[in-house]
Amino acid sequence: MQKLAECVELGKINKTSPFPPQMKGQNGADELTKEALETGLSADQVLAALVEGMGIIGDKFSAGKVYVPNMLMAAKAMSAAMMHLKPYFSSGEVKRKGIFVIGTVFGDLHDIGKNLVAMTVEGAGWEVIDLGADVKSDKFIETIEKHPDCVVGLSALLTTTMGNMETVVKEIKAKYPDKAIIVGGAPLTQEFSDKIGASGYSSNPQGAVKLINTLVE
Ligand code: B1M
Repeated sequence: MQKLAECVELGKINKTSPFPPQMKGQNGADELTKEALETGLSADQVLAALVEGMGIIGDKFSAGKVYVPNMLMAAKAMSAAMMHLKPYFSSGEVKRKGIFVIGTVFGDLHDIGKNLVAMTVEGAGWEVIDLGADVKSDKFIETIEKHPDCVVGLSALLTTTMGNMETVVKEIKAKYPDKAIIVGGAPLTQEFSDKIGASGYSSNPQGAVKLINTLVE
């Protein structure tokens, strides 16, 4: 698992990827994830290693030891690994508890955490409409118009885009005052969620599932 965390940290996507040069020809996050799952490790154990690698590269970025391209390569390695995890998280048996519309708010390109939430909610029996990253209020509103009973999920990873999240909540609520909107993302808190008038906050995908199930009961 340490090797897998290292692949994410260093941005080693797969065996054929040339970056980083010191790992040329070695297996990357893609192959190691597949192997780990085949040898019986749980999806949660594998995910923990991936998140550990992300945490390390994030800390190095904070310390000025690596740059944006390094974070980008780490994200690519993690996304390659997540392709193998998807079936484990999104294999819900009972389909269609309702529709969950999720997106990362405008100005914010971080989508890995949002993707994990989407997969987990799907696995818990919801139909998920994933609007992607950098999503403006209009797009959410347009989707709500088509699916009036949906629950909305907003993600933000930057302190600077938390304000945009507030805008999205306000603009949705202006048209749909009772719309259930849950929020999450590393810099958020329950206090912030309360302040912007969201229906609920969760720091993790499992909590998001519990929240949306409660909101539609
Ligand atoms: Co960026 N980045 N980044 N980055 N990046 C962070 C977030 C940062 C903390 C790094 C650091 O400084 N240590 C920092 C933010 C600082 C701050 O605002 N406080 C930062 C910065 C500064 C930036 C740029 C501004 C850098 C620059 O250009 N100078 C820039 C901004 C671009 C933009 O968005 N406009 C930028 C760019 C990028 C990349 C594009 C290179 C890349 C993202 C690629 C992608 O996502 N496709 C990237 C990455 C990879 C990171 C780090 C390293 C990893 C993020 C991640 O994927 N984590 C990150 C540092 C870190 O997190 N350690 C960092 C793993 C993921 C599983 O966790 O996303 O937290 P997370 O999701 C969790 C929970 O938060 C929760 O569940 C998930 C699973 O547990 N959750 C929800 C998330 N959404 C939820 C929604 C819910 C419920 C729970 O309900 C709806």
